[in-house]
Amino acid sequence: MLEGCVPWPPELAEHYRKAGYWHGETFDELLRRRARDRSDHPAVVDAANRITYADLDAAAGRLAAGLSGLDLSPGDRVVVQLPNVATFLTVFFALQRIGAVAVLALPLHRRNEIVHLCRQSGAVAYVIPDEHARFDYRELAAQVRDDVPGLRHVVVDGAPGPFIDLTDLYAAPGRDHGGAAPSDVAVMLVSGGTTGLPKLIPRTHDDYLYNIRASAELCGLGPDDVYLAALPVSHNFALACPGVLGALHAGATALLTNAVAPDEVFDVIARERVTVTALVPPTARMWAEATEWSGSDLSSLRLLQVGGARLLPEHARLVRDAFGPVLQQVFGMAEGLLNFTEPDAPEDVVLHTQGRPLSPGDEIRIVDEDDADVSPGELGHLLTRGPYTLRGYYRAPEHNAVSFTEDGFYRTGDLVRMTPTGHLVVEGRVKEQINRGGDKIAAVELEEHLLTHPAVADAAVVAVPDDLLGERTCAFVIAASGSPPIGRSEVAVFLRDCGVAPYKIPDRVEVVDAFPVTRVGKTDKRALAAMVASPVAKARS
Ligand code: OOB
Repeated sequence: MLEGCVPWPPELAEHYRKAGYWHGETFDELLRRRARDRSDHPAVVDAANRITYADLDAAAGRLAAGLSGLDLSPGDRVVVQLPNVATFLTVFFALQRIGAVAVLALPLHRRNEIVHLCRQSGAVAYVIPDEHARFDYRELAAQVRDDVPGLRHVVVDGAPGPFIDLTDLYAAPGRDHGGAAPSDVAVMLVSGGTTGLPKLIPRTHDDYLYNIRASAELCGLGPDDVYLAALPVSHNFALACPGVLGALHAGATALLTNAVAPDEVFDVIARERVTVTALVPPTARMWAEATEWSGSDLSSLRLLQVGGARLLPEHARLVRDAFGPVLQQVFGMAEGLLNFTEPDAPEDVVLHTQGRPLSPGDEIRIVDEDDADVSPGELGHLLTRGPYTLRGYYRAPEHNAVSFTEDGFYRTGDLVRMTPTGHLVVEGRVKEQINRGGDKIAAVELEEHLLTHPAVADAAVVAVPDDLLGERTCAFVIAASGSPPIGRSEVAVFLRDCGVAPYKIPDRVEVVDAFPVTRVGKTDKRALAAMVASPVAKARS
């Protein structure tokens, strides 16, 4: 494995192979196989393209040749920040052909996150669109390049400006690119983060392909399915659970869109006869409500996955009533472990649980503060280990020491209980993270930025309940002595100037004289959250 990664212990790796979880295949081999047996079937469709398996394979080959011409070698990291376009998959598979590692940034990441991802991964190249959602990624890339000297190339899908035009890289194939071994890292995903900045999650061909295969199998994906990615494909859910990669594994069609509004997406679903898609809870509710007025024919949809944040039972009921018995709850994480309600699960399970671990190889522990197992059915901290769960973040030994037990269980930071049927119910979390409708925000990251503002003496960022998004972000600040209190718009401008992703900008800013403290003298974030959640505070705001 790449230096800076934590491999599975050899005996466990051997067990995962023997048990048939790890097949010893690479992403490149998968695509070549599909290009042979599904050559003329549509593999990838977006607003402007309809690409067959044979064409995807050929395009990946040509692009791999062009990228090798830039001196990209096996093991090199490339930050990919593309929206939901067919090119995402061409770039992904071109990198796989070389044996390079795709580091997947979200489209909403900005200078602060991208500089960090480039530095942390040691990236040699960065792939962007020219513009997307009224944002010019070339301007972002110019800033990133100034900050990261090791970044040799910026490649642009679209008008390249001062950078390399992606289309110029489609050279003729012919060179041996090296490629990867199944135990090599294929992808690095970005963690939601609980500390300063997001951590990188290395996923090997063996483990990520198992993640994809097992998810596709559980969801019954077959060659006639059409999977719609309406969530960002650079996120694990829409990429690999089973996601667009699961669709390609199954020889089905992966459809990519950047639209989420029902009036646009419903037409796409009806036209393309979409069978499976994945949503976060707020979007699922919006879609459910829209079925009341929409005339689109959504009858092709046989599986509607909802995950990324807690879906309340009443909202699950709303979605199920609107779409029929197609709802599936998914509780997953970029770090690995996935839980699904089975497509044939009883209604009660679908409405009230977040699903059961995907693999018989998933080891689950639910423990108390002292890492002792709680009694069956009791609430506790979820720890997990298994054939597709990471053993350590990339180049993060100090963080790994606290995020994993000595025997390699990942501390998810989620509080769960297990039902007698083995399904998990997510009741809360201990990690200092805000889950804003599926978007994850590390409180500490924002606090560190806020503390650099001259008018801020101290900062504490908490989640406050929200009817639509589940949670929103509230920043409490104590003004520096002599400074006037800082308002929300000033905070927003400041954080934007810091290069922070827009979804991380606090929804609310409260200036207080002092923070309440716990008995051990730490800032009492629960008390802070209660201050804004109370009726008095609501009436004032
Ligand atoms: C998915 O992945 P991440 O890495 O963005 O976030 C993981 C965290 C979990 O640890 C948990 O705190 C929360 O998101 N979460 C849920 C949930 N699904 C994720 N909390 C409550 N209920 C759920 N259903 O979010 C992700 C990755 C793959 C598939 C689905 C979601």
